[in-house]
Amino acid sequence: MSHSRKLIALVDMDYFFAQCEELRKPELKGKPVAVCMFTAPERGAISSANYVARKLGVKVGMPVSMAKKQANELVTLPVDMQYYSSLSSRIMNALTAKYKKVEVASIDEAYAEFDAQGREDALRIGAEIKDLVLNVSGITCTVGIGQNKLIAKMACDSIKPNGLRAVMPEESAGFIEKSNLNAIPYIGSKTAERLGILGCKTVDDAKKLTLEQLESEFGRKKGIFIYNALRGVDERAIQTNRARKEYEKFATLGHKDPFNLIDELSASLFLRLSGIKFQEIGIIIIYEDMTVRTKARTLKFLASGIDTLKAESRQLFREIQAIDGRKVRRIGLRVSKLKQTNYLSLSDYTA
Ligand code: TTP
Ligand code: MG
Ligand code: MG
Repeated sequence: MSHSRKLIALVDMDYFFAQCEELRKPELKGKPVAVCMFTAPERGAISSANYVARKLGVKVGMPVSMAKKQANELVTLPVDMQYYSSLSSRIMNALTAKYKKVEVASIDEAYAEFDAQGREDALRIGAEIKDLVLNVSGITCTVGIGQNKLIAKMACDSIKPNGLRAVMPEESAGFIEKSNLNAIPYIGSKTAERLGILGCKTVDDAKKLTLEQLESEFGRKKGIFIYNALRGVDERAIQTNRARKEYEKFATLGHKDPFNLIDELSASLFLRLSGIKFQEIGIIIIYEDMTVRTKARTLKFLASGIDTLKAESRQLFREIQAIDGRKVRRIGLRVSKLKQTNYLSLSDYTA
């Protein structure tokens, strides 16, 4: 008798912002297209590029001027967040309505938990998710399936765009072993480089490092995450939208200007929220000696804008630093008192 097992699907829209643009301007299909975060005319960075542009060497984060040199036919369009958010909400609403446990992880990705009898069943559900997204929005996505968030995400990344892949639990260890170190979420190229300095070029090499070695190199939290990830272990649970009380984002200051870092953190937190409103903004400052100060403010209104996020966070930072001017190591921003009107739960939908 076959028994069903809990699996997780990661659904990630293909070249999301650029694909949203193609959807409303069909004449763009087949051309290299990039959505850009402009700071001035012809100045700014690439936020999303379609696969035609990527083949020509256009990359996310690249300056617009450099991207135009890579692909002189490149069509560049400004970010229209309201439009992308409305398409995102439509997709997330449909997923949340159909599957019991869904975590909206960013503007263009969500985790969904489901039970499946085996690979065939898992792939059938994955295909159903892809159809659902396409039907409600016209957008293609890639679905990766695995026993936890980590494997699901890696399966998805490995089969982009418009792909579907299930890595069954018994295949996880082999799958991770064949992956490049920097394909493991949170390892990335910088961490892979540091592992390289420690003599680790492959997952197999890195598995020879002890937990203690990883912790002393990367800090406790990251060390544990890497140790587990190398073994396909990831215990992060699905956090349904409803259960979510706050969102936060941290980064290390390094040599950056703290206000620039606050602007960057605001931008990534804003993307993460994808339309969820908030009434409280907080800042967390971690000093070089690892002591922490936090300060939060309740707004008079429900906010959703990036400008509010930036301005309030900058102000909170100034207020803390006016009384405590010590050297800052890390900064975190947190929004809470959320109003999640965007995504309906299963019970809302059927009521
Ligand atoms: P991603 O899912 O990382 O990228 P993507 O959807 O453009 O492409 P892929 O097919 O590889 O999934 O990010 C989703 C959207 O978030 C992206 O369309 C634009 C935005 N974004 C930024 O604005 N800046 C960034 O650095 C990244 C990574 C994404
Ligand atoms: Mg995407
Ligand atoms: Mg994404």
